[in-house]
Order: sequence, then C-alpha cells, then structure tokens
Amino acid sequence: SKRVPLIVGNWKTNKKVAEVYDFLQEIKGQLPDPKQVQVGIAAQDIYLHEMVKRSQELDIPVDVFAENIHWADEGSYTGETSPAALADINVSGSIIGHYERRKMFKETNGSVGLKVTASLRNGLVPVVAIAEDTTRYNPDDEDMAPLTEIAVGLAGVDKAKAENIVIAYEPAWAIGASEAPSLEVIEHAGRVIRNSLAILFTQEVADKIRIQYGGSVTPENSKEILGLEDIDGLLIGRASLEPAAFLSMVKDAI
Ligand code: G2H
Repeated sequence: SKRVPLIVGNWKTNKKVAEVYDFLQEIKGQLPDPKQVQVGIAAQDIYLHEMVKRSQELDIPVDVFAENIHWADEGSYTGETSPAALADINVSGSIIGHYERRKMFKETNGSVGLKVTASLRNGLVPVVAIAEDTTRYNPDDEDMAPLTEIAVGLAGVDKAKAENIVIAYEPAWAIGASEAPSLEVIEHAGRVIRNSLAILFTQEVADKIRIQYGGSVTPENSKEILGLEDIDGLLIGRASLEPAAFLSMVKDAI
C-alpha cells in the first residue's frame, strides 16, 4: 500500500515497571526500519517518560503512545494529562476515544473531537478509535454505526492537518473477544471508513490516513488482516503483551 503500516500495542492497564523494561530489552534490535513499518506501544502514563528515554538509549525505533489525553494544554484539571506535556517528553501520540473509555469513562464524540484537535495542535498522532457498538455483527448495518463517530468526532478538525490522523476500527463485539470478524467484514469496514473520510475531508487526504483494525488480533490472524486493501495497521491488546507475539505481528506488516 502507499501508506506506511502502523502497528500499535495497546497495553491498557497492564504491566509493572520491571515488565516494561524487560519488554524493551527483548524487542531491542528486532524492529524493522520505521520507514517500512512504524511500531508503537501505548502504555499507562506513569511509564511513558522512561519508555521514551530507554528506547532512545537502546536505539529501539518504537513510538511511545499514551492511551488517553486531556484536551487542554495546561490548567486546573486534576488528574488529567496534558497533551503539551506529553509532546514535551517526546511521546508520539495517543489513542483517543477507545471503546473502553467511551463505555466506562463516559468519553463522547465531543470530547474525542477536542482531544484530536489538541493532539494535532501539539504534533501528537491521534489514533482515533471508533467502535461498532453492537453486541454482534449486523450485516444489515450497511452505513455502519461508527461512521457517526467519525463524522461527529472529526467534524471540527483542521483539514490541513487531517492526514496525520489514524483511525482504529474496533467493533465492540470483537474487543477482548475470542475471535476477530471475518476478513470480508473488516475489508468492508475499511472501505466504508475511507469513503466517509473522503466526504469529510478530501479523497487525497483520505488516501493518506491510515486505518487500523483492532479487536482480538493475534499472530494467527494478523497477516491476513494486514493484507486487506484499506487496512494499514493493527491496534493490538492482549496479544501485544508478550514480546515474541508482538514481534511476529510486526513482521507480518513488512
Ligand atoms: C481492542 C484491542 C486493542 P484486544 O480493545 O485495542 O484489545 O486485542 O485484547 O481485543
């Protein structure tokens, strides 16, 4: 594809600090040239500064991502993390609006939009997660519910910077599940999402935006998912926690 694939491990609320350091040691010298495949790890905020420093010291071409950010650069927002502060410590980006945040922490399309704008303002890559919030696949949902999340969540975004957005398509029924959807379903979703990005921005911008698939990705299904026309990467939860499995899925993107 004309887009550089982006593989991001989403560690969520897992790992103690020693496990974080061990993981970096284990992937040292194992990652491809970032011009070929971009690799990222999203971790809890407490680890990010040290992860950036260690990957620089160990010369590991990994981009460090937050799992959530605040929309304001500074101020009185107890408990939130500033996107400007993350950019200042060389964090590369953040997941925005993951289904677990929408579901459990009342994240809305409105706050997603503010956080995407805050990311782009600070030079952070927003990995905007959109979920098909149904309990199972609905073949009649041709328009696809997540398109509302794109349309509403990205409506106010600066078109000149929109190509830096990454979309992660994660159907709710495949998150933390036992199986990913069929390739047909993922392929269809990728096409519909790119079409809607073209309507929202322009075809040229839409062709530059990377669309990831996420939800029960494993080393068993990663290669065929990455082979799909409009899918330019993966957002991987559980299967990203173990270095060998993570590296195997990264290699599938080469
Ligand atoms: C979906 C995914 C990563 P998992 O949330 O964002 O997690 O791969 O464990 O289903």
